[in-house]
Amino acid sequence: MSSVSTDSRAAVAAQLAEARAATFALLEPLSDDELARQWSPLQSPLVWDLAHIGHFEDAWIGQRVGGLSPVLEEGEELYDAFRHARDGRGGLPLLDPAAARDYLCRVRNRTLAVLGDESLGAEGDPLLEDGFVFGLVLQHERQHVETMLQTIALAGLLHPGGGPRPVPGSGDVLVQAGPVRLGADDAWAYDNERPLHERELAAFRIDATPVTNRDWVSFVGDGGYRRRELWSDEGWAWREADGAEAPLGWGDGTVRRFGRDEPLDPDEPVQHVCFHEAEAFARWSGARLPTEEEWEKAAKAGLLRGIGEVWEWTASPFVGYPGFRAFPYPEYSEVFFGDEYRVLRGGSWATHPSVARLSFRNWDFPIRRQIFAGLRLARDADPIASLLGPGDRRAALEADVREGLASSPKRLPPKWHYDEEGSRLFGAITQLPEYYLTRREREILEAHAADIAAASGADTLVELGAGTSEKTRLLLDALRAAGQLRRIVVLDVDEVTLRESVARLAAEYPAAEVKGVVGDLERHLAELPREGRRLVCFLGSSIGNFDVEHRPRFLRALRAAMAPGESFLLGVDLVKDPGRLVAAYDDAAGVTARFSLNLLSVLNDELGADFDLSTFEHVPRWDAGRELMDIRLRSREPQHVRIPALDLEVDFAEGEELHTEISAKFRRERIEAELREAGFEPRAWWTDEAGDFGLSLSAAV
Ligand code: AVJ
Repeated sequence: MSSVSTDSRAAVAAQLAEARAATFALLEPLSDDELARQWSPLQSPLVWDLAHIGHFEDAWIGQRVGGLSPVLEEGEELYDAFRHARDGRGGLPLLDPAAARDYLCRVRNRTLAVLGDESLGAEGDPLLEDGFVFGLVLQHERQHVETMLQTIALAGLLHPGGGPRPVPGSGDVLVQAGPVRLGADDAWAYDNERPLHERELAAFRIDATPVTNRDWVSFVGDGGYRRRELWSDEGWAWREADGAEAPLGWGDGTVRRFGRDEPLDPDEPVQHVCFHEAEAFARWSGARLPTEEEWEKAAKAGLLRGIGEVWEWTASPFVGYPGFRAFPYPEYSEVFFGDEYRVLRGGSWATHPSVARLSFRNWDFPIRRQIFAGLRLARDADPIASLLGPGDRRAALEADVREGLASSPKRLPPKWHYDEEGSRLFGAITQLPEYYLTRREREILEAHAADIAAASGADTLVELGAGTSEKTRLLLDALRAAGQLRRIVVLDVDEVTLRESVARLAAEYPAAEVKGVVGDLERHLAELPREGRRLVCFLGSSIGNFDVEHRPRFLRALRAAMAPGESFLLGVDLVKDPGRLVAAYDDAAGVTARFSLNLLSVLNDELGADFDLSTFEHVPRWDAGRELMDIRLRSREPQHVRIPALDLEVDFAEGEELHTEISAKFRRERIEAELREAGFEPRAWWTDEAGDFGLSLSAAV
């Protein structure tokens, strides 16, 4: 501490005195018996915390820095926090309150002597740099004052106590995507706040104020504690075991506070809720908990009000920052790193300002309610995640066109039909009298959506291809009616279609979390969100676009992206009278022909090609051998086409056919065999009355 001036020594001594006065004042109103009792297995007897404050100070300053022997021989055995769990401390031969106070005074005298020793710190001990060890001891004592207040509140002892100040709710703020500097390098920051480092965060929204009692009353009134779908599995297990119906201490319009029932103030931040309750509340609100990084970014930007009224649960497990180094000992933070704790941020009304740094990380088990903890809500700014970079779609189109037009026969993958116009035309196809597929599938879903919801037990619906959202609604309604619906994920290649679909779904299913993934069915299945118990739907016989080689590859990739027990709902068009099949792809109004030709428009629009659509003809044929509709565009005349973006020129002979799409037709046995082959177990099979279309429900095994 050679760099520390006499003035800073005096300042440290003053802070130590102030902290000690606060500790003694806190316990002043309590009797010796109240101090000695173990009130709850969750909390130490108050007299243990008191003597532990002295033991910690002696261990770090008198012993570690001053090189002195312990003030209390049995201190290590009785008051080291790692020797005995909290629930066993009441049974130890603890010092009585008077002896504990005396112990603290004796320790303190030695601390002041060490602090005054001018020769200290000359050898550059990092513990002494900027007086770190004194900061450690000071913060430790301040933190125990809060812990003791928790004990006093939990025990229901009469005490002046305190509570959060009202912070009326006031909407949310948008935090733009970009970097945040996380952590601290202040001299007295804890190891778990270090190193100060930078992280990129996606844009998010966060409430300007914590959740209030008023909000929580609505949650309780809406059956929040009874609605299984709002809770995680772990959270529900806690709720069932605990029987909680409201935050700890709530009565009928009252809240129990330090031994008295007070009227509930609707504008006060809610407190005494555990992480599981916070998470269920967030889900009920159509929101989520912020991560600790999001919280810190918004807090450091000055966007949050009401910080320091209640600790705020975050979604983050307690882990070390990149480059973490335990200092001065692993027992402060490192031994607690892992999944079982959640981080709390901000500090409560009971937290001393010296501890309530914006970078300060508190942590506790997700079931703990005795802490003065509430929450603040966050939301994704953009529910759409794009797995296709801005240039990806274009690069894939270019590669497919280059390769397809160079092969013989010429071919193009059917997915490029679906630009905005193509999606619109396909929508029109589903309304055509000849195109029975969509109606038949809807008929099956109308009859069996409830069975599918029940059999799958799903809380998350994943839809592959957003175009079919119309029919998915039947499933979503069934899941919602069964109280199961929590999350909707839609995947589509086209961002425009996807955004519309996500916005509509979010409006129609406000209690569900809706996410969109811009991605390619053949490349991005593994990256689908994995939360929840999923029902993956691939409807409309879209699987018919894959040929016999690609189908198993697709099914295997899907299976690999799923967990055992999750469900897969597959719609398939069935083999039938060829006359009806051909009619479905060669309608009288010519919509399907326009849909087919639109593929050339996509090449014209996006690659600057000069296809003359009037020189091509839509040719749908039934291939009886392969049992598929084989759709081609036939050049009516010899011609030369330029595709400037690819620096490519292609010739078509008169009558030459460009393969644009296959639409395979299925039989139950064959598709079920393919599903089994890929690792699914078919569980149910339904068809419409006429037997035109099939719906298969299988489980990943
Ligand atoms: C969207 C692939 C299921 O194969 O019936 C309709 C596409 N093509 N008319 C189908 C389509 C021409 C459709 N799928």
